[in-house]
Amino acid sequence: MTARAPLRIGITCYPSVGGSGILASALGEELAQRGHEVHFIGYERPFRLPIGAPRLHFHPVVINDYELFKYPDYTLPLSVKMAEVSQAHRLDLLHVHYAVPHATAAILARSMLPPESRPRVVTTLHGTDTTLLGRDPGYGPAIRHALDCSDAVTAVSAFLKGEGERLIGFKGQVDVVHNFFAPRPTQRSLEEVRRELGLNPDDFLLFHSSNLRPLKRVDLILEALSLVKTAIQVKLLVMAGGSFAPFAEQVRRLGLENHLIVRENVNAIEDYLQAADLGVFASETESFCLSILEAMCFGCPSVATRVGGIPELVKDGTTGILCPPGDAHALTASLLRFIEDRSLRLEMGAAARVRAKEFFSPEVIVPQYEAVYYRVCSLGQPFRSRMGGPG
Ligand code: GMT
Repeated sequence: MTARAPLRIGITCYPSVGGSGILASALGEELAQRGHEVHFIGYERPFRLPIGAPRLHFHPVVINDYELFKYPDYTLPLSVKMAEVSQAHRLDLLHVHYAVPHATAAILARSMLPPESRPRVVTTLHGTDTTLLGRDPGYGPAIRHALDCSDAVTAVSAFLKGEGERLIGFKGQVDVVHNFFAPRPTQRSLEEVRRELGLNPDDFLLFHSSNLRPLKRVDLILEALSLVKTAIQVKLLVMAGGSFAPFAEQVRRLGLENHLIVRENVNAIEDYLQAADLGVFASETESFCLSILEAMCFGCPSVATRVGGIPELVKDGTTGILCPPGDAHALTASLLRFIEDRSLRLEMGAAARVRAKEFFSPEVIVPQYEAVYYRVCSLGQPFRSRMGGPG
């Protein structure tokens, strides 16, 4: 195979705790390790992005708080910064994660530049940019326009690709590129983490991580916990990407205080994942559910709802158990199957780890993004009138 010139890539994503930002940061890191020059552009440095890594740069967008605006605007300063960075660093492409408002800003940035400096635009749909905002008449047409103007559109699952067609009415090509996860080395031993969590040797640790938004149905998970807690020493660890306070009343009402451990906004998720026995996810919808994949990488199977892209990730009955959404009793029955049969947990956990490596590892997924990049970059002029790679 002929070696291809490394690319100069701009990436924009939401920097805080959230699947799309985690994925975009990990992708940037992987691309830089493969020799590409990567420039993150956004209002904050993505929280998992390492500092000082070669070929990995961050360009902050400064947002002014003008009194004349009732609502602060991010799209315009973002587009100006994208244009500036594209020109200064001769970017080949802008890869935006989560369409709103990143894709619109990228299209605007591109049109601000002279033809010879225009980067290609790749937009990745992640989830609620399509399933929630895509159906909103106040956003849908702008999203469709940005997708129509993108040089390539990718979606993190076949499900989401379908939703893009159905809800946004986007008729162009969408490449399905599933998410990947590359766990970092753990910083503490399993014993240390179990001690910090106050676990007894026989405790069975359920694991949930999300931003706790209503569609994650944490209320159902707590209800299921209240039904399984008498069976055995079961504890639930919630890695919360938001405040857990709204659930305090339900926890008290169900008497779950001694069965619940909450950690908010943790960076070293791997330390906790190594201690997890079983993931539990009750989302009403989910385009992929990166959290399930994160657990799979640690040999942890999941009980999850059969919604959205989850069946593309979890092989029902082999790497986890899928339940109908909105049904705490089905969730409870599936949890009990694992809790009562620890060999099932080990068997499915091992299968989950293998599946994660085989289909959702950086080695498998990053080349799929690179293929999209080289494809759009080979489309006509002026790309690579400046051939020769970063210099
Ligand atoms: O919904 C979230 O938890 C956050 C959101 C995001 O933008 O980070 O997640 C979406 O993108 C993730 C990464 O591709 C997917 O794993 C999540 O399934 C998706 N969320 C939804 O579809 C609800």
